[in-house]
Amino acid sequence: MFELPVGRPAVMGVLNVTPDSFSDGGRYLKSDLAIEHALAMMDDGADIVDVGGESTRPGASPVEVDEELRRVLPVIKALAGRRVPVSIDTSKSEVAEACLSEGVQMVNDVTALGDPRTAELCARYKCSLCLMHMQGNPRTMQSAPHYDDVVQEVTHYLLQQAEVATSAGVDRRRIWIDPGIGFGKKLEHNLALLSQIGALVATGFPVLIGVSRKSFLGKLLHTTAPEERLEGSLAIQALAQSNGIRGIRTHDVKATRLAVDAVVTLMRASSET
Ligand code: HH2
Repeated sequence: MFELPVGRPAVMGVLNVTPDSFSDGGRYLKSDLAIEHALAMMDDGADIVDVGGESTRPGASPVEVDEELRRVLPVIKALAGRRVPVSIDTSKSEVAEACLSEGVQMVNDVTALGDPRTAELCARYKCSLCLMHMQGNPRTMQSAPHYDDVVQEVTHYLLQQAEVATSAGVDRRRIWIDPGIGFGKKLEHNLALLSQIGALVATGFPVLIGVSRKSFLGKLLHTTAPEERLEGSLAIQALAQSNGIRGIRTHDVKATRLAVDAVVTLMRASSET
């Protein structure tokens, strides 16, 4: 089981073993480069590495099970051998199962049990499970997202899926929830979810956010290149940290970890005065 750090959010380093991810696509397709990057992220202060073999960026095409496994398994095996805590970012139970049998500690499911067998696997392997909200699917999700009350709907959905997971035998203490920033959401929806993140924190489940380099930041900061969105990512992560989130998924581990530690110091100082 992956133990959450005490007193600060866990830093989850992103490792996309894909040709087409929106930020690091194509950079870590070779296993040795991927492993090297994972180890560098651990040195920079990551608590866990999130390995993905299928891009979920808007418009992305699905990948077959065999191809996803071909991409991620060598990396998963090498990291397991070096005792690096790993989460597998997949929506397919076949991929989750192969990685769990190699010892990964978490399944990061952006479809929140779109494949229901994933819950049974997480129960059997006693691993952590991150349930993320998405409206629609990556191919179409940004065409016309609609909500009457995005915070209420996302909270309700995640609680419902957490219930499905616990009914399948997953330990409640191992379930994380994630509002799915940028997944079937307009700018206003992302901002509502982030500014009212306390609603998700109040459920009692550890909340993970993934804002790193995402396109809504491009809209806020008037930048086109994902690499130019670091400052915006750090600012929003810091605010969410002060509101009680327990995990941050990031491409920029070193900067995120320094920012996290700075916020911890500030929050300690404010609780002592
Ligand atoms: N975002 C992405 C992928 N997986 N998982 C969780 N739990 N939360 C997120 O916000 C999240 C996620 C998208 O980012 P990235 O992996 O960098 O891009 P791509 O999907 O293009 O590979």
